[in-house]
Amino acid sequence: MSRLPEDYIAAEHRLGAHNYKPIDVVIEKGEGVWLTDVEGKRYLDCLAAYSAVNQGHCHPRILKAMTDQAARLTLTSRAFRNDQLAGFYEDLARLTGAHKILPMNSGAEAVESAVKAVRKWGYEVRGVPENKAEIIVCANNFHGRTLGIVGFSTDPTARTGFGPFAPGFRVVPFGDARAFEDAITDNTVAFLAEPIQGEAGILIPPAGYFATVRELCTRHGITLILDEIQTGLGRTGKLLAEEHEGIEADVTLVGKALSGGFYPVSAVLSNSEVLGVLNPGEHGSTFGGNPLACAVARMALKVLVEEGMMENAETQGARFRTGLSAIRSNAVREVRGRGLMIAVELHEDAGGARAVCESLREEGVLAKDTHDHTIRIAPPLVITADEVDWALERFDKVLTRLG
Ligand code: IF1
Repeated sequence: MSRLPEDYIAAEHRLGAHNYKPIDVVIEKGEGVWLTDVEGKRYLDCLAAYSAVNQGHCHPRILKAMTDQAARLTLTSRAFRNDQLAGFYEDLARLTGAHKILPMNSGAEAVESAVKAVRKWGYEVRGVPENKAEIIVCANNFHGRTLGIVGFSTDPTARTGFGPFAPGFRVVPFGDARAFEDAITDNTVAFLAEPIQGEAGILIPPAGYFATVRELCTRHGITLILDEIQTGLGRTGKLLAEEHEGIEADVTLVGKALSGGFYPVSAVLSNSEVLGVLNPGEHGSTFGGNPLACAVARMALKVLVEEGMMENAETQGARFRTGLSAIRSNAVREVRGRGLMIAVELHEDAGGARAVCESLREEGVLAKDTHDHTIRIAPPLVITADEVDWALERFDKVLTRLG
């Protein structure tokens, strides 16, 4: 151990912007679902970097793919071609059914790119008057932190002080198909939503909601954009959360676990009609589609499938949710989730989710609160039954202590 935890924290506080209030644990090593701090204490990770580490920390096969590629070629920019991009496209297309793909880096970049593409599609294919395109989004959405995206956020914390914002967005309640239909105009080009609202507290829509939305989008010639950056790539027990709804989006956004947590890699998955509106010079990014990102992502997808991580997420998610629901604590209002995307919502008088997460850290479990009273539980998808039971013992100890 090179420094004391408080030394790291003091340096971060002194020199870093205070745009986070982290749990005060200084991690130096990760392996599978386990994290070790600078004092050698071990923790079971129930956040997986907000579902970017679905494959488990430092997955050896992804690490090897990264180091091998990094020793060969990391970046050419897309002014030239590289030998990894075609394979990245083919693997993603084969796995997801996408017919046209735009490689980007962060999740927010994928969201912004999709907004640009569907607007242009609206003007050129749907005949919407220039600069009149409207996109319907949901209240309590979370799609990233760029100015364009926070412009259609309904969270004051995400918006205050950052205006003015771009027009062209209408907000409807999540889960209300009638409200969505009523918001449609002749200028509506897209509906953008998370299949399950993550940051809002793991909110699952009513059964049939997305089937109705899908039908309405088809009927009105509106592109359905599903943001699967957090729900996708096995998190809910399926490759994509849309599979639970029995629908297919026109545009699907993936990121986070697309690299297994090794590198920022995201992508817009769609078809020629939508992404075909992008012509040379109209969109791009320095690192988008770089060979290192592609090599890492190809292996991240490969291990996800070959090592049965989707199936494990379903099995261990059911075990985790059943165990949490069996905990006898008056503090718990609801346990909900799909696969290993789980939330424990506390009653408002239970003392707050942050305090529970601080207590969980003392017991060796790292979890993150969202919106005051909800604990988000999203371990890497490689978690075993024994590790779920180990975590459940600690959730039981902390939650029953609350009364
Ligand atoms: C933070 C939240 C989660 C996302 C969905 C797009 C993005 C995200 C559904 C943008 C990113 C991250 C961002 C990170 C914390 C985390 C988060 F708490 F902020 F809301 F997961 F719920 N769509 N979510 O969840 O992807 O640009 O970050 O790669 O901003 O603190 P990104």
